[in-house]
Amino acid sequence: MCAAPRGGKSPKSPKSGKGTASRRSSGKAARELPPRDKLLAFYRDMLLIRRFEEKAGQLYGMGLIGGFCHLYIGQEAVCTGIQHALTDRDTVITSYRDHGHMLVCGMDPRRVMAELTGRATGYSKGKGGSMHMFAKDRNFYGGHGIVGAQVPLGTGLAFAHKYRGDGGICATYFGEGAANQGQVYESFNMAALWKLPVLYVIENNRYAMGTPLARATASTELAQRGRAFAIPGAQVDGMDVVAVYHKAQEVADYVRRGEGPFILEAQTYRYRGHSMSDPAKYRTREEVREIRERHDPIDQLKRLLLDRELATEEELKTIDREIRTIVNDAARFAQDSPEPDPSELWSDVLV
Ligand SMILES: Cc1ncc(C[n+]2csc(CCOP(=O)(O)OP(=O)(O)O)c2C)c(N)n1
Repeated sequence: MCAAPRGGKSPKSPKSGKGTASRRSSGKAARELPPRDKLLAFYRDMLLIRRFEEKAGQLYGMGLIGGFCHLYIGQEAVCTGIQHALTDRDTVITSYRDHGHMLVCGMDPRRVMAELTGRATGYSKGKGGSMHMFAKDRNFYGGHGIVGAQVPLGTGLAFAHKYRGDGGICATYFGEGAANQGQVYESFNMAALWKLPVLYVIENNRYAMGTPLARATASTELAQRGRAFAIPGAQVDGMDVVAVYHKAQEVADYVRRGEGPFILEAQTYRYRGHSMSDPAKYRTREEVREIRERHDPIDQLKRLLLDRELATEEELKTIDREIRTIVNDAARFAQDSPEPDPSELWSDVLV
């Protein structure tokens, strides 16, 4: 299911006659590729997320990361494709499955890893952990543990863009489970009414904890969830970074033009359990293996780069080595950093 977007109708879709995305949506073969540098940037970014999270998984296993830790492995193409379609004026907000979004926003891997391991050098001085990191200088607004809570907040960020007239849009990510939250629809209503520049990205990874989408809702056409508010929507193959990038360019442009919000459903898959403590017994190993082998976003891009002779094995290996160095350095930095001073218990506390 995740490999083939169904391309639902929308009440008021962005124009499909112009630009490149409409041609691309007719199939991979007809699609114009982004330039080689852009493809290599996708490769690098996705690989950084993958290796960083593999390392986080190891550190968790060693008892160096405490509390919750939700890995994004498998979903890398979504935030990577979207981020490359954004500008440096745009803001980003997401759920607790947030390490990928942070890294692709340009946050420092060292300080992200330090936060995961509860160190004073982390983004929240070691007091926030995996789900609670922010970087205003990178326009990243969290990291939210309450399911769906980031949706009204992202709508508020979009309101701020419009109020200030700064030309920015807010990419507001949430899961398909969160899409059943009441506050999501209150947000949709306001965003549509005030034509707020918000791109809602539903990362449909098929399971909300252990619950498959069809067991939680009678309405599985998530891209159509804005219909009652006249918000258009579309699906995209969230395992194909080029498809996500093209679609994101098209719909971000629509939002930026002041047409109002848009809902983009990215069909994706998480390889790991819901969080590190989930043995994922609600699905078969074969299901996971099949998707890893046939639809992995990094492997797909690698094959494309090699098949089209846009990169050599050696170049990709060099990138791999560079990424491993960055990740090992981040892990070392984190482990060498001190824990927060006990006096920090009394700082940053809202009374
Ligand atoms: C308001 C609220 N209800 C329940 C939870 C417990 N909970 C944490 S994650 C989750 C599933 C959310 O799934 P989805 O939105 O699809 O995101 P995913 O974890 O798949 O990325 C639930 C029910 C919570 N954190 N907040």
